[in-house]
Amino acid sequence: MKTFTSVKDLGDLNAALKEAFEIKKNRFAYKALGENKTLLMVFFNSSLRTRLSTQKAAMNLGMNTMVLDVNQGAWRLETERGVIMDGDKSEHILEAIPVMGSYCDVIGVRSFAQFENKQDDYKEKILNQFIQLSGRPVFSMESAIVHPLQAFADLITIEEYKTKARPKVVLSWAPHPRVLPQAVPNSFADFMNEADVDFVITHPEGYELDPQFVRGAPIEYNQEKAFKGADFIYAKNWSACQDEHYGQILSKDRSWTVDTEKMQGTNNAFFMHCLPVRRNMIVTDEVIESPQSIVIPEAANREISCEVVLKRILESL
Ligand code: AN0
Ligand code: CP
Repeated sequence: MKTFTSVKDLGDLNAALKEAFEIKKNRFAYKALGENKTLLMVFFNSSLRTRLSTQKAAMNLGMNTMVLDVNQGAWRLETERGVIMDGDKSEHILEAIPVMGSYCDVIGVRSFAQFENKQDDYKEKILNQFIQLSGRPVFSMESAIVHPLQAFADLITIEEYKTKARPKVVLSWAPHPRVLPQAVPNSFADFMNEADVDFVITHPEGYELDPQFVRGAPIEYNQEKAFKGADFIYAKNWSACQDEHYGQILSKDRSWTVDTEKMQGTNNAFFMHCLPVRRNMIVTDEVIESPQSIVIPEAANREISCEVVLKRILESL
């Protein structure tokens, strides 16, 4: 594997899941694979889970890790070619990327959507420059429009907790005070559409996600109806994606907050969220603290999803 941005990069999904469960049973089984190999993690944005779980996965595989927080202690980077660099940015990404590539064997990149230009975001302009210019395998640690390590961990978690062969999984929009990317719901849909689940998306009108990720999945604008018979509720906020409202907040309607009453309309569903989560905006204290909440094991599976990806990358070096 040379890049990891989408479910397609994993090939046979059942084989990838099998590998994940094998690794989970003995996460140090491939310790020799990463010897003298260095992972560089580049963060343009904050992180708790991705930062820790990716380092842990790399250490399980015997790799060395280096972390660069671009906005803390590095030179400010210009990302547009052709700019006269007379402002506050001291270095161009066109030099910075090949330099970073010269010190490592594998690169993980976190660079969120910038919401300045939808086309730039949806072309994954920053991530693709790393792929093209670093000379190294590159994986997304949440880039402009995808967060595949999260979605893979979510699928592993659903496999672990499901009580029927084909569970009903509902992706539900929920309110949030700030503009958030579409990366998490995009990748969740990307994975659920390939998994053996009955997948439904619910959100207020205007929050339609990009068709390349929704594909044929049904959209139900009535949250209560969508929740009926659900085995998993996956809550997440995202900002509007459609061209004319790209990156806007169209609603902060707290009637979409996931609460106990709504969960009672499901098939005793498990509650999932990628975290970080704003309590009593996205989900009530009661639901996230309930026995049906699996947000912590879900986060723990980030180590496993990342270890599968890094293992496959190391095998391809
Ligand atoms: C980010 C997002 O919504 O994409 C990261 C989630 C993993 N969340 C925030 O910025 C709060
Ligand atoms: N879920 C997730 O990616 O969390 P962080 O933003 O803390 O890495």
